[in-house]
Amino acid sequence: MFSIRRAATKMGARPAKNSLQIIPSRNFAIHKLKGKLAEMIPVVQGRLNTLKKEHGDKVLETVKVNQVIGGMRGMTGLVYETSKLSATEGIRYRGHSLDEIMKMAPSFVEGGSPAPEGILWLLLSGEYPNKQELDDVVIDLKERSYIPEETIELIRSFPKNMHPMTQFSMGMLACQSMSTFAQHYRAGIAKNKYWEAMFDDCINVVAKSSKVAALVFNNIYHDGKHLPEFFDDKLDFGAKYAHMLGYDSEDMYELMRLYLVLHMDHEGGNVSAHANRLVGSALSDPYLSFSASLNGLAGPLHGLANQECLRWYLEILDKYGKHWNKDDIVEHVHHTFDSGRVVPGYGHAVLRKTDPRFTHQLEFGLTHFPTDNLIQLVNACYEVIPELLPKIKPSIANPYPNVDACSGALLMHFGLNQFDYYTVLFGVSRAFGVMSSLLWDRALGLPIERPGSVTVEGLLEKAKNLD
Ligand code: AMX
Repeated sequence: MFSIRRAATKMGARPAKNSLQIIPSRNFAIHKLKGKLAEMIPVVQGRLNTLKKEHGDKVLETVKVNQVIGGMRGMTGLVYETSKLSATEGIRYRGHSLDEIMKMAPSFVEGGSPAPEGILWLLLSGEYPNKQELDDVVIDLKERSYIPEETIELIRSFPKNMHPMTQFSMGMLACQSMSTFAQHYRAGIAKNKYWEAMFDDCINVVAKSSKVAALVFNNIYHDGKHLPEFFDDKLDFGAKYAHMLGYDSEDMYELMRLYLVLHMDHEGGNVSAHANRLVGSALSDPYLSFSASLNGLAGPLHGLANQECLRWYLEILDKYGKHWNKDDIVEHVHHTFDSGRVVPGYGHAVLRKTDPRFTHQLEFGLTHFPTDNLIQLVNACYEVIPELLPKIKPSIANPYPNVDACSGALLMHFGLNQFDYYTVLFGVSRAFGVMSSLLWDRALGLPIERPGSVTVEGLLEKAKNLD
């Protein structure tokens, strides 16, 4: 199996000019993963072709007017291979529930958080890697994490008051000059080779994301001066990211691995996954797609909710002190509604039960630091809010906590209190999911997205004629 890539001294390093050629994958595990994909892809392509030929004109479901107004809400409109969300059970990565992944996925600490590198392998191939494969992916991601000097300088030039997500998105975009897919597309690569040309980009985006994110952290909070050693060969992806942010306890390494795994993927219709896929469908390379994905994640109703959520808990602590009680929580929820705001961390567009991503984070907090006041507050809110919300707002479809309701409290415990930065952590995690799915989009030859649209007047006319 060969990967198509420019000859380069180091994977992910800036390639020499005019050196397009096919060279073998250097790392055995990545070579094996690519070989596995090369076997899987024709099988899934075959199924897709059968679908198109034999069932392409069948009506799958009817579409309600409200779904059109609601931004295609709940409509089955995308093929997405890496994960699927159940309204009652939460996300499944390649058919594996988070509960199962917590038990079965390979980890670096026995019985501890799953290894993010192992879940990348799972999302791409549908299988867990063995020990050797996992160790090799850890090394491979390190080797691919090179960031050009001019990108480092660019990030250091960003004003400190520019939001971390803006800096992160721009930093990833600045790495786009390294896209192997863009180079090969310009050179006239055949359509059936797109996925191979994109493979390195997808893995490289994941590998570089934590380093760009750490540079942003350093630029904003440490004046660009105190970035810990980039390369620490002993550390895996999650531990190294924590290390680059300046956190070096084993518990923080475990939290980072857990955080990365839980936030990776949430099927195709959420804003960040869909933005990534939409932009990629124009054959924009993975750097362009990922930056678009981050811009969507930066919205307060999506990934920014985690920082909003922590702010909301801190309002309670500010108002009532550390001896708050459940009545204080009820009062603060009412106050939130009275001031025309939503209660952050609660509700979901698809989920109708407690998000298992919340449950696993809360479990981590209650296991590792059960007496932490903020974790106790998160737990008490969980006991109070799901019953309270429907009483105040009967139309709320899901009064249960989502992924953002606990993460900030866990990070605060370790002293990571720069909460404007929290969505960047979410973005680094999302790279694993959206890059895996983008690779599959190109492998399946999915076309450019182009849904139809309608004016309000036009929709009204259509709707009247349906009666
Ligand atoms: N607090 C107060 N009101 C809420 C609410 C909450 N947490 N969640 C929903 N509602 C309101 C909606 O604003 C809507 O009110 P309206 O009819 O007056 O406009 C009504 O309840 C019905 O909304 P819904 O169908 O239950 O939710 P939705 O699918 O339209 O929106 C979401 C989903 C997540 C945007 C919404 O629940 C929300 O704003 N939650 C708080 C923000 C949050 O936690 N976002 C993170 C989501 C997860 C993620 O992507 N990271």
